[in-house]
Order: sequence, then C-alpha cells, then structure tokens
Amino acid sequence: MMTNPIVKRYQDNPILTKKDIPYPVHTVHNAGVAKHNGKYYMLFRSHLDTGRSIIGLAESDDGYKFKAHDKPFLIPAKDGFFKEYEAHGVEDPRIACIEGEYYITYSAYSKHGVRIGLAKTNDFKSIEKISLITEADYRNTVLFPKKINGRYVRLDRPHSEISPWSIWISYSKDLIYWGESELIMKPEPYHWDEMKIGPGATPIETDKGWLSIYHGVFPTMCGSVYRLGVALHDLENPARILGVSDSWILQPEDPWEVTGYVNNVVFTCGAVPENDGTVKIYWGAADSVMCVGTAQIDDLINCCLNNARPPIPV
Ligand code: BMA
Repeated sequence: MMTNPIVKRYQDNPILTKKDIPYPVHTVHNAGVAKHNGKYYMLFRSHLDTGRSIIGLAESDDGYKFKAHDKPFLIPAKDGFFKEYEAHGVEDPRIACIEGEYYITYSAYSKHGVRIGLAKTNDFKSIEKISLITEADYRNTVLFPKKINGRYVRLDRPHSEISPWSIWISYSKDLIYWGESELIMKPEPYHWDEMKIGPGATPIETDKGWLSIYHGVFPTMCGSVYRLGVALHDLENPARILGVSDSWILQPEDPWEVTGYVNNVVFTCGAVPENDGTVKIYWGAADSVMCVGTAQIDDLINCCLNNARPPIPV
C-alpha cells in the first residue's frame, strides 16, 4: 500500500451500507453528492430483490455521517414516456448545481438499452424528471456545473463496437437537445484504464482548468478492476484536455472494495470541493457500500500536468 496516498481514505469507511437504509435493499453504491444550504445530499443507487436498481437519498451535516431518508427518491416511472425506458431500473446518479438548480443525470435501463435521464430538484424534497437526453447506449454522463460560452456542456460515454467506451463532449442551449459531439479521450492500451473509461464526478472548476475524476477499467483473468483517474480540461474550451494523469489516484484496496457484489471496484459519481483546497471524493466500493476520502485539489492537478499521458493514444 502507498505510504502517502493522493486520496486519503476516511477512517470510518464505509460511510453508508444497506444496514443504514430503512427499506429493503441489497447494496448502497455509486452515489452523486452535492452541497445545498450547508448540508450534503447523497443520491445513492441500491439493488432490489429483482436485481434492478433504484436511487435513494441520504443527508449529512459534515459529509461523512449520512442519514438515509425513509423512502427512495428516484424510482422507475410507473407511467408516461419514461416508463418504457426505465423499466429495468435507474442507476448511477450525478448531481450538478447549475444556477441554483440541482440537475441529476442517471442511467435509465430498459429492454431498449441504457439511456441517460435528466431530472431536477431545488430542495432535495421533490424531484421532476425532465427528459431522456440520449438514445441508447450511453452511461456515465456528467454536466459541467455552469454554462461555458453560453452553452451547457456535458461529458458522456456512448458505446459502440467500433469505438468502445471512450469519453465524448457535447453541448446544448437548453439541456435537452445536445450536439456538436466530439470524442476527446480514449483508453490507453495496456494500461490501468485500457478497457473502458467513463466520466465519474461532476467536473470541478479550478484556476488551472476543469478537474474531472473518471473511472478506468482493466480486464484480468479474475474479472475487471475499476480504478479512478484524473484529467484536466481547459476552462474556456473543455474539449481540450490539458493533461491526463498516467497513474490512477485510487484503486480497490480496503476489504469492502476488493470483495462485494462485484469485486475490485471503486466507482465515483460525485466529489465535493471544499473552501480549504480539498475535495471529498465519494465512491461506491465493490458495488456494495459507499466510501469517502479527501485529496488536495492541487495534488490532483499536479498528477494531470506533471505525470501526463496523451488523452488520445498515439
Ligand atoms: C459498470 C456499471 C457501474 C458498476 C461497474 C462495476 O459497468 O454498471 O454501475 O459500478 O460496472 O460493476
């Protein structure tokens, strides 16, 4: 184990497990987290008995000790347009606060594949589903937390056999219709992220660029290993990547990261920057429990700039 890790794990991990949830679930993982009126709100994914997922809500005063609400927060629609496309569950929410509104992007599963849903809340009490903002097959879509040059921007992860599991960027005037898509980052062959990459946490604005914490997957004889890495995007033109860290910043090490519903997974959907220059990174461990750790934002930026590999392998 590294002696001075970039991401310092919280000593009381895991911070939320199925035992903390007042309704029956089998897992608590892959949560988006945001701060609202001084409180931390966590939207977490849980597997039900059917093997399909729903999204619950927990809140915290300090970002470490969370209390789950009595009822799930975001569940597959029972009627209307969304029903057809969410029938197999809703997964992996990300939260972006844009101009005071909290936008949630989530994976909507159905027999037609996986699409990205967009929902909105102002208060984490009620939620409004807005639209399905991709066709199949997309996962891992994160919104930038502000408009850039007058447009909303997102990182996303379409999948096709010809161009598997890379990170793309798209733009929108209204958050509903997206376009001018461009591939900006690919897995690096024979590297820790050689099989798949996908956007993770909502990008964080820094004076050096947008910091993006993403996941990378390596295939082994024993299944895939999910780790976290970092990339830095130009502030004005986020399609331009200033550097991608050659090394991961977090890999499965704790027993609940190594063994669980899916072994060897650390997977982030949310990170909260703090005023003291640190960031709280939240990750689902082994698709079973939620964990948190802190890092210095400057250290993560240095990983991107001083130990960089090209975003698109040459
Ligand atoms: C990915 C997604 C994630 C999950 C990960 C590891 O493909 O399904 O939600 O955490 O696999 O199982």
